[in-house]
Amino acid sequence: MKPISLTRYLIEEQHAGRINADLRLLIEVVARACKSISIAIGKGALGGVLGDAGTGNIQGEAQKKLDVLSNDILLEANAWGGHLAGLASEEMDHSQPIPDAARRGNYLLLFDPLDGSSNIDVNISVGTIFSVLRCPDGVTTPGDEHFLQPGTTQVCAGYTTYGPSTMLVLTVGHGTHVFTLDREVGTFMMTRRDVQVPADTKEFAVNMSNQRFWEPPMQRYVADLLKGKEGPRGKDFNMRWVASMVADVHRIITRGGIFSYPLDEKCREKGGKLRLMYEANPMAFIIEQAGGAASTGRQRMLEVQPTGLHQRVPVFLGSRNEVAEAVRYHEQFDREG
Ligand code: P6P
Repeated sequence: MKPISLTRYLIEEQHAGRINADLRLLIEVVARACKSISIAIGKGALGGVLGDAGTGNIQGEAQKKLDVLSNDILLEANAWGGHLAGLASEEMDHSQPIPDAARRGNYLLLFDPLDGSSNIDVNISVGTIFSVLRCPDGVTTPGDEHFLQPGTTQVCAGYTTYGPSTMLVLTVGHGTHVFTLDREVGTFMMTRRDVQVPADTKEFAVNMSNQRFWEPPMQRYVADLLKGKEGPRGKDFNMRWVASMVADVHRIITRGGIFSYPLDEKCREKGGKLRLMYEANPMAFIIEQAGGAASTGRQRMLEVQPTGLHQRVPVFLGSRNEVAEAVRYHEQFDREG
């Protein structure tokens, strides 16, 4: 059967009463922006977009030219998209309300415009991550505080991975679905409906170079993985680490696994490495809608009450039984030391 387009999927969701026209059109605007980002990335060295921008962001990270370009593409696409009350980005210190003249909607859009951008210059997959919240009733000019909603309040989450093919993975709360960009036509076509992440796995993703900085439960958890079938887990494990969250999560969406960026001594003061609002929460929503699980190691990710727009958290997400196992190590440590 011929795959259906993203537009048709969204119309069907609207006709089923699961989304409204504003959210449908917002998703279309974001998808169109991701197509533009894909084209810019695809030019590589020929597009004059590689390398550092010579600027930094609130995260204290040097910005790549494509970080800035991707952020600008998403800002321009949404400034007059007509469906937003405000937006927030990893690349911007504070959120930005949409001016009245731009016919605001009642949604809040958060995004990491180009996650994993340190991989750009070595031609490894990167991605865009986005999350959609409702603007609180009666708020006409939303500020940072209005974005601080737990992940369970998301109405939509998605990521686009810019790899050998450009793929958009999306949930509006009724399953997780995969769309592949048909470059000849310029349309995202559904290539997987209702993804189901296997409950168990033999593959883990973590940056092992941080091992000496991890908390004891994380050290014990990974040490037991590495013992393989002779150890308490009774099976051998494989490891992958792309250092691009979107690429690692997409592998898990595709074949299962567990992804972790735990607390370590280097990022403990900040609460973790990855950002809650526009990395961990959207990925958690996508993974849970695909039958997986997402946790801080001690709490369901989607139930974390945010305290800051750029707040960081420890992340464990993927195959639900493996995430539960990692959480068990942390709970046991908290009980018994
Ligand atoms: P490390 C990319 O910078 C990122 O935010 C995620 O995409 C990725 O999973 C992680 O950081 C990689 O971190 O410490 O391995 O470079």
